[in-house]
Parts: sequence; C-alpha cells; structure tokens
Amino acid sequence: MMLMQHLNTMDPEIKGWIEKELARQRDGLEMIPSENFTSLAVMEAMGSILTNKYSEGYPGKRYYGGNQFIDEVENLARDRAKKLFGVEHANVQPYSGSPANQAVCFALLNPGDTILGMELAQGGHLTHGYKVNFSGKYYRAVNYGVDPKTHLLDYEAIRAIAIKEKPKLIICGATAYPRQIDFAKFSAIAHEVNAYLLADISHISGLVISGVHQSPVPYADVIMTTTHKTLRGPRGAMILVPKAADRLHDVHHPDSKRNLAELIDAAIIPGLQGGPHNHQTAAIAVALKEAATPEFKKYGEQIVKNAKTLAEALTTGGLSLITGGTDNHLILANVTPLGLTGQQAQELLDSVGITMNKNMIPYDTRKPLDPSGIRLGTPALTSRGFTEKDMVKVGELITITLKNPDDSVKLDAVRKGVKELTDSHPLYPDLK
Ligand code: DSN
Repeated sequence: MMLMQHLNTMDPEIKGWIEKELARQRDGLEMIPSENFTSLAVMEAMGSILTNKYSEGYPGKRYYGGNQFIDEVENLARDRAKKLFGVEHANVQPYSGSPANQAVCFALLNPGDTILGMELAQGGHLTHGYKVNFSGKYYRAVNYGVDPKTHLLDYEAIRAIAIKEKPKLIICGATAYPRQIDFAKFSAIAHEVNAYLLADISHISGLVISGVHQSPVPYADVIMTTTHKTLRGPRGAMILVPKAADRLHDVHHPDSKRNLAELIDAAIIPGLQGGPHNHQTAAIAVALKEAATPEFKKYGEQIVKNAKTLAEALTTGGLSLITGGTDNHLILANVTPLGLTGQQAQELLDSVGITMNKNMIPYDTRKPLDPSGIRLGTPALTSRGFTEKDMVKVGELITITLKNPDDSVKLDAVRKGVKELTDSHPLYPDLK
C-alpha cells in the first residue's frame, strides 16, 4: 500500500516527518502505557472524507442538512458502544478525554460544588480535581491518594474523606495506578454520601471488555473512556450511561427534570462542543467492531500477562516497583535507588530506542518535571504481537540500560537487542 501519495506532492516536508515518526514507532519499543497502535482500518476511517461534514446535534436531530449518512455512522458507533459495554446510553462525540470529563462535570454539577478525585501526583488525572485545571478552578476539589506504606487505594480512608467533605461527585480511575480499581467499593462510598460516581476507565477500557478488569457498569452513574488507549481506537472519547433514565439527586440543579442521558448529551452540545468530528466517530465505530471480537479478548488478556511478566523481569533485574508489581497494563518504578532521576531514566531509555515516561511516584519528594519514577506499559507492544518470552527480554534490556548509563558497549548491545525484537514483530508491514 502506497502511503500518502498526494501528501508527497503537496507537502513533502510534512510527509517526511510522518515517515520519520513511522520509522521511530517501528524501530523502537513503545512502552508509554496510554499509547497504542491502531489498525489500518481505523486509520482509513479517521483519514476519510467524513472530516468535511458539519453535523451539530445528534442522529435524526441535526442543525445542518445532508446528514443522512453521518447519522448512520454515529448510530453504528453508539449502538456498538452500548452493546460492547452493556450500557443504555452512549455519547461518542467528545473530542477527547479531558473535554469528556468536563462534560460530565458540566452535566451533573453547579459551579462551586465539591468533587472528590484521585490526586494527580499519586496517579490521578488533571481533570480529576487538579488545582489549575477547570476541575479545580470551577469546583471545590478535594483529593484522595494511596496508602503511604502499601501505595494501594485505601477505601476506608477515601470513605472518611467523602463523609467529611460531602462531595457531589466522586471520580474513580487513574493514569498511574498498577492495580485493579474496586468500583463496587467506590459505589458504596458514593451511595453513603449521596454523590454521583464517575468511573474514568480511559486506561483500562480494553481490559474491562476483555474481562481482565472488573467492569464499572453495575456501579457507576456515568463512565468515561478515551478510545485510543487499551481500547486501541483513534484519539477520542465516549461517555457511557449505564442507566439512561436515572435522574439527578439535586432538585435545585437547573436541569433537574432531565435524565442522565439527556444531561450528558446536552452538556456536549450545546454545552461545550460544536460539530462532532465525524471521521473520528467513524473510526471509533470501527475500533468498537474490532473490540467485539474474540481476538480482542485474547489481546486484553495478553496485555496483562505481558505486564506481569515484565514486572517480574524488572524486579529480578533490581528495579523497585510501586506496589511490588501489577494487575493491569502498567508498571510504576522508582529509579532513584539506581542513582537516576525519572528524567534521566527516560532520556537514557530513549537513547536506546525504548520509549516510556517519567512519572511521579506516590509521596514523591521530587518535582513533576524530574520526578523519582518511570511509568511503562504493555498495550502497544502487545498489539505488535509481543508475548511473555519477549517481555523477559524487554525487561533485561531496560535493566541493563538503567544500570549502565555510561557503558557505551552495553548500551550498543541493548540497541541491537531492541532491533532484534522489533524486526521479529514488524509494525504495519503493509505500509511502504
Ligand atoms: N495523557 C494520558 C496518560 O498518559 O495517561 C492521560 O490523559
């Protein structure tokens, strides 16, 4: 398949950078746990003429003409999302995860209401109540973290904060938590304090579908997921409502007559967004079709098997893992015992073709731009066919690199090892 023949004529400069990035993705070990390699089918939908069309509104209720085919696309995406996750309502229009969380807050809360989310520095997300994010500026945000000793979520401590602070919304979900999240326990806390529960499953939605992580569907009022992480779709997000007809607890909310599904839809448009990105909606629909296959279930299972094997290999190699291992797709490691900072470790690994990100560890004494940890994961490598035996090798390459930052012979051997692994699992072999 000839890639980008028109771009070649019109803008060879941009095409050149895309080719370089393709080579980087092919020839390196991509281990940022929120990244993945989407299929060519998803990319064909994403790069399609659907980008040309304006479609403010929802299927059957648009503000522009000519939407008869776009309606079919969006209905397919919505129906597939509902079926795959087992929910009554799906909105597939959020441009990405942060706008989607903004929409959930906009739908359920009044400015100044209290929200309770996981602290960013302990594994949460900007939109879960960080002080300079909309979630911390327009709402009264309070945070929970992890236990100082075990680094696990302490549900009794979270319950105590909820009882004291009386949040109207509790957000569960994380970007750097290597263990399972107990949605049932979060739901019990939310019920006790009469709060809504938002489960942000962006990192783990592919694992939920594969049955290797508890589903939030029986427990959360609203679920948000990005579509480009373990779900392996295009960049984008969805908001799912398990019980569409549920209503707001707050009779003083200006929209208290609407049900949750109506509130979410109204928050997206006219609340926050204009025309949906129809090419993105189509690509999400394709990804959801792929995610409904038995192969995808195996993929999710393999992500976790690979992460567990990698965690063992890194521990054997002398790395200190937060919580001692993983139950999901990601690993958080403290690199300071090796005499490195997170930034140094990230740069060193980048120099041998292994991409991951520096990350704060719980109760970090260092700063976000040069923290104590690194965060790495297996979704992307699993997409290119890596299995446990490869992960043992990957673990060795990482530990050799981190323990020998100044040994050019050893680092060259690691580069060779990376090449052998990537050559044995080609990425996008059909793209020339
Ligand atoms: N940027 C994402 C991550 O890397 O986890 C969160 O949105």
